[in-house]
Amino acid sequence: MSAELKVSGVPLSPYAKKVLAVLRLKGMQFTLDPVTPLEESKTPEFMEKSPLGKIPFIEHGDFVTPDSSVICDYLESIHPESPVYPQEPKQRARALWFEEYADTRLFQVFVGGLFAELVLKPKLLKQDTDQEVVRAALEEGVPEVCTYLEKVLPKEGFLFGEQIQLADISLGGTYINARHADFRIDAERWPTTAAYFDRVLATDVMQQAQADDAALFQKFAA
Ligand SMILES: N[C@@H](CCC(=O)N[C@@H](CS)C(=O)NCC(=O)O)C(=O)O
Repeated sequence: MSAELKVSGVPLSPYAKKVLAVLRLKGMQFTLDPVTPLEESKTPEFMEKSPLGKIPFIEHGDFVTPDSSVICDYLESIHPESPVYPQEPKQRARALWFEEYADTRLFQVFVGGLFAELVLKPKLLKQDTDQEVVRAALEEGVPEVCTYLEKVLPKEGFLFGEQIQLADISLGGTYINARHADFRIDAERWPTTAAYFDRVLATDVMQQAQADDAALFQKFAA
């Protein structure tokens, strides 16, 4: 029997969403410990498993690793069926670039600028919204990222064909969080980008990610 695979990280995190979606796409068994990255969670045991103090991290038997990108690469290596990266070297490099772009700039705009300020801080952490951060995200960040994405996203299917892969999941995960802040991409201004994200969010794994978030919001509201 193979070792149990445990994911630690609250599914609301776009980085946790990447790992959960890859596990589900691959049909792999796992358990989830929905630990938050709040300061009180960062026990010595947590810090030993994730030295940067971040979620997600995984434990697979006695193997432990943090970082969504590292985790997804590990999952692909141990379970190559239902691949989440393209094989061809240039396409693979392109896929890693989109994952990186989602994890950095898109996260900054959609998650740091919109979700954190308009949902996480006021509704969950009872902190004030920084309106200047929101303004900069909407007036500067969103036009910048959507104008870039409009040029590079496909008009049909997903980034690397008909199957959703990690690059699509990474982009889509950040957008799910922005939607929690009632943000929608302007389909008249960026039609290819808006339609692409609609296709990504309609897939089973991304529907599941949205269901995870809905369950969490319901729990917070209770
Ligand atoms: N590069 C990391 C980033 C993970 C990350 O930043 N996670 C956030 C939650 S969305 C976190 O744990 N933040 C807590 C902190 O920075 O203290 C990954 O891909 O897993």
